[in-house]
Amino acid sequence: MEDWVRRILGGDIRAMARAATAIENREQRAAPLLKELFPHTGRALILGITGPPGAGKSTLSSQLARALRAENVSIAIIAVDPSSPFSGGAILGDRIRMQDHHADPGVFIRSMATRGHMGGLARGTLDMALMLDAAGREVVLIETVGVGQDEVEIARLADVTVVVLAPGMGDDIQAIKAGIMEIADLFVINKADQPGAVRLEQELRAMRSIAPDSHGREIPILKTVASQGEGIAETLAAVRAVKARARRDGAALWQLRLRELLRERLLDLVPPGDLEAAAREVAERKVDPYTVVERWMARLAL
Ligand SMILES: Nc1nc2c(ncn2[C@@H]2O[C@H](COP(=O)(O)OP(=O)(O)O)[C@@H](O)[C@H]2O)c(=O)[nH]1
Ligand SMILES: [Mg+2]
Repeated sequence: MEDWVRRILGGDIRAMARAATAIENREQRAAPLLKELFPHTGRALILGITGPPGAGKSTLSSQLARALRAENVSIAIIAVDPSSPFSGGAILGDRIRMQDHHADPGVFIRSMATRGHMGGLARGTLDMALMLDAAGREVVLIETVGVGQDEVEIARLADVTVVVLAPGMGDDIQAIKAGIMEIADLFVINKADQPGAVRLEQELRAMRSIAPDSHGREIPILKTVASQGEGIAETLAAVRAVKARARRDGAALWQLRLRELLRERLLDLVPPGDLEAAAREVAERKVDPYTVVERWMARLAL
C-alpha cells in the first residue's frame, strides 16, 4: 500500500491505472488507498462537462485537452459512459476521438461504466477525480451525459461545471432545462456553425436572467465550433475566470460532496435488483415504502 501510494503521488501511470480499476470495481483496498491520498488533494481544477448526448462534449473535451497540453498542463479525462444500449455508438466515437491523445502521457483517459442500477456512479467518479488530483493532474475533466438526475449530481461535484448545448436538439433541451440551470457555471453553445445557434442563445439568455447564479451574477454563455477548434481558448479562459472567483467556497462544495458520498453509501446497502423489485411491490401496494426503507436501513446495524 505504501509503495502504491508513493507511486501514485509521483504520477506513475501504471499505479494510477491500477487505482482507477480498484476504484471502479470498488475493491476493498480502494477505501484505505483513498484515505492515504486525500491529504494530497485539493490542487486540481475539477471540471465537469455535461449536456445532452451529441451536443459535442467529447469533441470539446478533446479540444480543451489539446489547448491545455499546449500550455504543458497535465490533464485527466473521466468519461462517464451510461451503459445504455442507446449510447453504444457515442462511446465508440469518443474512443476514436480520444486517440488524438493516445501517445501523450500528459493526458490520462479513463471511462467509467455505470452499473445499470442506481448508486456508486457519483461516488466512484468523485473518488476517481480525487485520486487523479493526488497524482498531480492539474485539470481533471469529467464528461457526463446530462439527462438524468444522477448525472446532474455528478456535475455538482466539480469545481466548475460547463453545460454544453447545441442547436437542433429541441425537446432534449426543454427536458433538462430545470436541472441544468442549477448546476451551470458556464454555458457553451457548441455547433455554432449550425442554424439555430442564435435562437438557442436568445433562449438561454432569457432563462439566465430568470435564474442567475447564487451570487446574482449572470452565467456566461460561450459559443464554440468544437469540431473546428473555434472558441476553445475563450472557453478555457472563462472556466479559469469562474474558478478564480470561487463561486462556492470549499466548505460549501464539500457539503454537497459529503451528502453525495453518504447517499451513495446508503444506496450501496440495497443489493442490485432489490430496488426494482421493491419498487414493483410498492407500486402494486403489496408493501408500504416505509417498511421497505426500514428493511434496508436495518442493514446498517449489521
Ligand atoms: N457541425 C458541428 N458538429 C460538431 C461540432 N462539435 C462536434 N460535432 C459533431 O457532433 C457529433 C457529436 O459530438 P460528440 O463530441 O460525440 O458529442 P457528445 O455526445 O456530447 O460527447 C460528432 O459527430 C461531432 O463530430 C461542431 O461544433 N459543429
Ligand atoms: Mg461524449
